[in-house]
Amino acid sequence: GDHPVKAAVEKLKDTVTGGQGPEEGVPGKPGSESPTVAEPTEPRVPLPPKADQTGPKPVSPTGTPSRDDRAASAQQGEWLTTAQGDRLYDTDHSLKAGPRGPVLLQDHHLREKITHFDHERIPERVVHARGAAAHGVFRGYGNAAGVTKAAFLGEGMETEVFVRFSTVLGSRGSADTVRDTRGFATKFYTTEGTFDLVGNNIPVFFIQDAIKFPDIIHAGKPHPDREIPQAQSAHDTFWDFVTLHSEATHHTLWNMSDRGIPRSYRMMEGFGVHTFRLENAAGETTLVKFHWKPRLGVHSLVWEEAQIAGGVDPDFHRRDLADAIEAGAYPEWELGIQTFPDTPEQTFEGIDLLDPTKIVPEELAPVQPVGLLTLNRNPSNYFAETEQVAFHVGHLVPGIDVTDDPLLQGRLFSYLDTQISRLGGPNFAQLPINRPHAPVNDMLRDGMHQTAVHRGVAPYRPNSLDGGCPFTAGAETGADIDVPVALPASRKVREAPATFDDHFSQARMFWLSMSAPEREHIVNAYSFELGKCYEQAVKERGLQSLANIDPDLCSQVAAALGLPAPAPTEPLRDALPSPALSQVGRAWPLDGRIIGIVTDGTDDLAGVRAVRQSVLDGGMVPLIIAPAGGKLDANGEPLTVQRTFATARSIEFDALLVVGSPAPGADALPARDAKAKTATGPDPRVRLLLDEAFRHGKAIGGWAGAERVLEAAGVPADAPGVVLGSGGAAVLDEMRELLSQHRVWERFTTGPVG
Ligand code: HDD
Repeated sequence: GDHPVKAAVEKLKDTVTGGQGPEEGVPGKPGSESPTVAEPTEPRVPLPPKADQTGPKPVSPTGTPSRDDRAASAQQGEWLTTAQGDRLYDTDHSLKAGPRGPVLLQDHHLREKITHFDHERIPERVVHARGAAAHGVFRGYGNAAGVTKAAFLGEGMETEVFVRFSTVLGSRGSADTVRDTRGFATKFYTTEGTFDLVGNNIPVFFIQDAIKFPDIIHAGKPHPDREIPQAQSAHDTFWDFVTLHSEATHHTLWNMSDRGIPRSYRMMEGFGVHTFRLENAAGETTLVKFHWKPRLGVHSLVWEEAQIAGGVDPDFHRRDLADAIEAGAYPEWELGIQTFPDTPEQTFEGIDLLDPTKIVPEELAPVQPVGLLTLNRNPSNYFAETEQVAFHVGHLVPGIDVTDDPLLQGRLFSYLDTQISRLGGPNFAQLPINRPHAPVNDMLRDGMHQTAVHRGVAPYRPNSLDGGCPFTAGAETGADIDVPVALPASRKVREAPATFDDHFSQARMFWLSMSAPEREHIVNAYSFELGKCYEQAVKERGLQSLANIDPDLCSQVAAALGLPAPAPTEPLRDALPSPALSQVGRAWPLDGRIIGIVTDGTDDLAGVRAVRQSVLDGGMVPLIIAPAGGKLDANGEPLTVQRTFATARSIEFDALLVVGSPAPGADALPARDAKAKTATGPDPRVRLLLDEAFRHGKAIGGWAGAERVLEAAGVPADAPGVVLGSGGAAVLDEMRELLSQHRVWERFTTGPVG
């Protein structure tokens, strides 16, 4: 009998080469007479490369197109070889002195294979280690020309981009849905050089000066003695720091809000955080804050969903992003700018624009869209692209410059420095994902992992031996000429300006801008996180910080902790709410929303088919959930089951449609409880699905007798967001409205959920 892998390979060969196998004389195993050895790794004609296997544009580090695309493609030829191109006949057995004998030191293939494997990992990012990324395109609207000469913002200009999303605290293998800030880093491969916008999904930061970054990160990372907890802020050292260092109050409040647990990377806002300086063609400057506005709106998980996802699908966000792109549901964001006059004070309406713990409310300075980002291609290799991409706030282009924000100034040092240990030397810009798409002609030479073969003898200036090349550019030839910003006369000090001292008024503004359910989530988040601290003093300081934000917030958390609510130590400042900060109360497109359709295949299968089609037609994703895998026979065209009662969990779905009252799957309970199965009605896992979906504020629809399973799940048929109807079409129509709101918010104000 043929080896099964060999049979599969033969079949592949037929499809790839039209039946032509490898050329004659392929070596078999030594000692074996026949060249047709039943080994899985027997040489075969390989599949043609996938469309994207050639990697990013083959541009050499010196900017010239490479001789051919060999520089960019990792695999050539059809045979397995060593790293030196020596063809291999066997990669499954070490070279031994006889079949049972000791392994021979001379086995170069063995040593090369194991040595390379031993060094496959590189140091993970010291922060933002866990991430997911995608390629895309940015199209400028052209309306920013009055404030910046940056070419990529020009009308209709298309620029390739690579975006990496991340969590901050967790290790590379940690769960996606933890409570944390999310990174939102964008690399624009512009014609004028690479521009990196290295932002977060939260518009403010924990600290006002980069010199505090090691402090906040040491506090947030796992405790140094036991290295726990992983990817969490609910522990003593984090709260110890943020309650002592009160400038962290505002960012911490955002983290404790729904913003700390996004529904999807596709549904996050992004912020450049700092104020940057733009310069137009006439040399006039404007201060600016960058925003990313997701087309799908800003949505979050509820806390319990995030917890469940951490167990049942730790890759929740990574999968969501890749699946959406693969399905053609390309995520989109508009790049927006808030602009402010570049005055010597660098303040706007009393807000210090150099203080990264402050926002400028959109109501005071509207966000003006200047271009559209579309993510349309998944990386083909995680390591080569997502892991090795190197961002840097100092990667700027003409027309965009930094300000003196002391947090930004320190970042300008850190990002270059960190790549040297993470990517093993100073030549990381030569990695395919980091190569500029603009011509590069620098005088940087040699170093670890140098892959360029530089020409000439004079990598210095001035020179005559290389004809004076390369030349410096001027303003007319696109040089990025430094903006001659005036410096205030001053003294050298280790101090912050007095305007940086207000740590609570904007936190209060954020709290006052929240809707009732969002406030409830915030109270629950603080109650959980402070409740997980062991040190009484830390909990008490946590309450003190809340008292300075809002007495009501403080007393609710104090009640949950069983501690007295302290009085504020600072006068509460008047703050007007900024409605733009709330995620509740607006309607958003339904694209890509995931609708679970629960059926046991016995009730109204024609209706299931029809509603599935309507979901698809609405740009949403229908997933059929049934007792077992395979097909449901709907009289003719069978329907594919995508989730079973065993593999489906509520967190995956934005809404559920229940058809009839699904009977238990055969694997519902151990066989000895078979009697109980029929006695207890619908499958217990369907009851759990509904129970969770209900508690998480999700729309639930049903027909054909679904009220029976709703009742069994304890879901009141007349509760908000529960739609019972006579057929799928009518039910789905009512659900659309609910889905556009993301959640049935009314459900949260009645009990301690989320
Ligand atoms: Fe940072 C990574 C965002 C402050 C030092 N940072 C990193 C990433 C993002 C941010 C999104 C991941 C980039 C990627 O996907 O590869 N960081 C921010 C924002 C900040 C901020 C929005 C404040 C407004 N960061 C900050 C400070 C320092 C750093 C103050 C140091 C003084 N950040 C780093 C770093 C990292 C990094 C150590 C780790 C890996 C890397 O850079 O490439 O340099």
